[in-house]
Amino acid sequence: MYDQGGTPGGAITAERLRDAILRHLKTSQGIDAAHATTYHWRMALSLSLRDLVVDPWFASTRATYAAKGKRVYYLSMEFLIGRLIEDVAVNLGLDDTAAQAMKMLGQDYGRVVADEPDAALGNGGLGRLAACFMDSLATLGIPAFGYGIRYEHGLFEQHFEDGRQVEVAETWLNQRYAWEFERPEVTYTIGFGGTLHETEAGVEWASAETVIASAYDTPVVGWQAKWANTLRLWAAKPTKVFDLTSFNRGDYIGASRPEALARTISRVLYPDDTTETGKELRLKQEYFFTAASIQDLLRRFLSEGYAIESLSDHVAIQLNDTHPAIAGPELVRLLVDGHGLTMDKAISIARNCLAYTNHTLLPEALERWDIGLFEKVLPRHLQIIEAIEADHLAKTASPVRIIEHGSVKMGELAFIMGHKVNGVSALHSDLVKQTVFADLNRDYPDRIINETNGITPRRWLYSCNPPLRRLIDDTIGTDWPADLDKLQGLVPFAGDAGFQDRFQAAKAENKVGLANWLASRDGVTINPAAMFDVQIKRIHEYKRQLMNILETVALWNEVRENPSGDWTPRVKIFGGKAAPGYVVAKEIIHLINNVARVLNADPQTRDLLQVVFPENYNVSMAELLIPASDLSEQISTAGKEASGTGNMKFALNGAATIGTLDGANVEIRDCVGAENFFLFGLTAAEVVARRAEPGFARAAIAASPRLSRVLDQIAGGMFSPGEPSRFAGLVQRLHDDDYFLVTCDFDDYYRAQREVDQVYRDTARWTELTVLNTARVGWFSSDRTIAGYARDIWGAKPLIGRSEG
Ligand code: 26Q
Repeated sequence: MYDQGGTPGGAITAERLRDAILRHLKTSQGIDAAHATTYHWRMALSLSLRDLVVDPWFASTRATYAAKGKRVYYLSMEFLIGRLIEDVAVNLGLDDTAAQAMKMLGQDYGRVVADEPDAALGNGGLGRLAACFMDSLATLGIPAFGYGIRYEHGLFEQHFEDGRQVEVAETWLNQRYAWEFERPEVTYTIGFGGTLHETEAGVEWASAETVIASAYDTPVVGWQAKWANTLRLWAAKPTKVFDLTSFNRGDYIGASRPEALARTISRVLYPDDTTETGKELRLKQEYFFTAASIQDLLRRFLSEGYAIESLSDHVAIQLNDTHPAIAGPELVRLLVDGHGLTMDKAISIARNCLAYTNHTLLPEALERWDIGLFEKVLPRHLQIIEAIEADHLAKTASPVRIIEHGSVKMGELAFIMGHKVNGVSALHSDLVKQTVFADLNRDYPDRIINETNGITPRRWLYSCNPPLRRLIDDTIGTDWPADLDKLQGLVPFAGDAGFQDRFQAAKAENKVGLANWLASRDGVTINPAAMFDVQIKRIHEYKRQLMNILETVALWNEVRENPSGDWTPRVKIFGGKAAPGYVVAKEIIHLINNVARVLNADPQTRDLLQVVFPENYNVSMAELLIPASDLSEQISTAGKEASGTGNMKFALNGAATIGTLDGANVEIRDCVGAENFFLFGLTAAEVVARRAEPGFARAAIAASPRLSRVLDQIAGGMFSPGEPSRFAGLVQRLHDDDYFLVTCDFDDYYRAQREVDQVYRDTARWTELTVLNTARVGWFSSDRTIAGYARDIWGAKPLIGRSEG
């Protein structure tokens, strides 16, 4: 596949890479080495690495055509990729070589790597999952395309002003993106609005407005470069670039209006993690990228000369949540209006291709479109959805409709148009069956299955945690990155004093690294000898950052009362963004920052308890924080976190988890052992029962002097002296409307935290516990997840053997 020596990259020496970098500096960047900035070096390095991906990429494409098998198409509104230099270098087996080459050039490899802006084309878990899946598809050698949007602005940059979140537009494309190939020849015209006309041949849709979808391809190379797939992102461009008539009239702004309007569609990622839906531009974005992707895969299929009836033998389309659910009606439309199939036949073919992954049970996050808006933007699709609904009602005794109470329900549409529907953890998949899709589960009893999420161990251990990687290599050999169950080989070393010393040393090295980074970026000093207690994820009420900061204040109270007590020093670290319109989440950020200001200024306690909230949490920050963490906060209200994937990353990197029985926490605890997991809180069933008890929150507060005191302090303005009532509303809500049961779980959370303190002080026991976490979470590799999708949903076969892996 990659014939440049025995191992991939084997014949690529540091000298050769150095020469390639110098060549790119000159011929791609047009810059003399004497004047090159970090940016130029970074681009030259990236382009040199990209060159090495092209051969495996071409070879994979040729192998795919030759095999005449199935391709997987992963449709996702979000791909949260982060940086790529390390990722590509690692997969090419050139990580050390790249560092050496930069050194020969007098450049600091770390500085050059850190210069790359994160590709932040996602909000959080769902987008990062898509990126991990792309890595695993390439590693397993499954022919696949990722399809998404090339947003001009990714997730907003977060700043704090007086402790409040302020959003600033993100600008990753201000610099050239080194990894992509522009494909100006791959374009599709996407229509919106307009009118329908019945003709003899069928229905004709004359759209009112059109934009061009233009492709940009990024190769995604797998472990050891045995395979590479494509991430194809669509940019919106105008059909008519410039209105010369307006220009000649002197109307210069009007002249560029068509361009501005079209480009709006791929301008910005919606930062709405599960809040606020129903915006016309969002619907247009969804249709824009889905329609381009479906046209593109159909064109590829037809170019191979297959009969349209055999589509599902060659095409598997996975919908990452309902955001691309319009794929069903769009495919049916192309089959009926374009290929003359009957509606019945078209629906059945489309269903055999499509499958849908559900990522949330939160009712406010289930997409619905107002029928008037939907008809205005996609009139033909509304007709087809009516036909899909009629087909569903005719074939079942179902009470479920797709169109109801004046809206089009995308969850129901995706369910009915998919041959499989999956949840993302065992608990979540059960709840999908019992709650949101209970009726449809009765209509289609075998349709809902589970595929527990996973993470790529290449990024989330090998590349982000070199000290631990080296220790693992030395202990069990180097096969584990593509066969993560091999980590079980560490179990016998969990109690071994020599191994424990090295495991602790690796953690300590990462903690010092994080402390240095925080000092240099934010001027914040933290003590690497303290326990690093970390909660990083989107700010959301159900994730209960609020409970964490309440517990912090409660602990502070007790430390102040007994400053010479036997406390376990802690640094509480928070990271995460709130959706700009999510008022309560923003109040929680403000509170955390205000509490941090007071606690960190308390000379009596600050060496024992410190709170830091570095701004602008992103993938790259996660790569620094996770390997340096001792404790992972996974404290969502049971039943609300579909899976979580951060929880897996922490455990893999040797952090203990404090968590509820929610999402994949349940399965993580099963794997690592109950004795190696700090469990607390109500179960999903208990949550539902407790919420039904009138006055449950006031009762919980009344029963907890510790919690009452903290709430009184916050409501009384202890942390907001300039504006004592600042958090009165937030505290009031906990009394009257504590939907996420912060008050009910608080005492048990506090108890579990003190248990953490106790165990942490017993270094041998703590180390054993954390080693066993690393050793036993190999199952959470996204390679295992993708193998499950390939087997249970796609019927797709790997085109490389992993035996030599
Ligand atoms: C919907 C409509 C309009 C605008 C935005 C949205 C929107 C955008 C992003 C809705 C939801 C999301 C993201 C959801 C998400 O990240 N869910 C997480 O998915 C992970 C991967 O399966 C799980 O591990 C997490 O538990 C789940 O919260």
